[in-house]
Amino acid sequence: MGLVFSSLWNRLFGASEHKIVMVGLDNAGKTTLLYRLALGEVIESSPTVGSNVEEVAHRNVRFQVWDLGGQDKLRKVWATYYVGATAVVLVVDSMDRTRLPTLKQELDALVGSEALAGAVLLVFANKQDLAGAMTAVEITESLQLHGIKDHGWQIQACSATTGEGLYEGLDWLTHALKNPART
Ligand SMILES: Nc1nc2c(ncn2[C@@H]2O[C@H](COP(=O)(O)OP(=O)(O)OP(=O)(O)O)[C@@H](O)[C@H]2O)c(=O)[nH]1
Ligand SMILES: [Mg+2]
Repeated sequence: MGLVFSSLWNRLFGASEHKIVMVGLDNAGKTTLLYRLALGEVIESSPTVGSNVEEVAHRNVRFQVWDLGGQDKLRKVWATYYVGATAVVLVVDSMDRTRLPTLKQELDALVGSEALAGAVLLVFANKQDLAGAMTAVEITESLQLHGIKDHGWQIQACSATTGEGLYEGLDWLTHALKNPART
């Protein structure tokens, strides 16, 4: 009865669930970030083959987060996960300058994807705990984020290992999903 009541309450008073797809090149830190958010712990990850999915709750919003494998061959199936996603989280390894052009190509593909029309985009500039990491501003320029006109977007510097910046990113997502027109 309690469960029925709470789900009715949630439906009436705004708790909502959103499907989020989390993409990025291999080694960016997606799986580390997912489990840091879902479990509050840093897990020892290995390269993802396929996907992981976890529920993350933040400020009365539930996110069903799909963490997709980022290796070259696996990127081709990212689009099969896009249906029904209201947000995309792009995780960037801020140490990985050499693969920014590859990342830009993947970003262009996802921004142009019809299945993601109307989805908001959160870019996590991850691994900020490492000396020499690119800043969020550098990544914004390299990926030409200001050119994205059809999606609300935000970039957030973070570290999946220390947890820095992660909740600021979720705060933005929560706000953006409630007020899509104003992002
Ligand atoms: N220093 C540091 N290392 C990190 C951070 N996030 C992830 N890593 C490390 O980066 C490596 C790759 O992390 P994963 O989470 O497996 O990367 P992934 O994006 O899921 O990779 P794929 O599954 O192959 O797409 C691991 O050794 C992590 O411990 C971070 O914020 N700082
Ligand atoms: Mg992974």
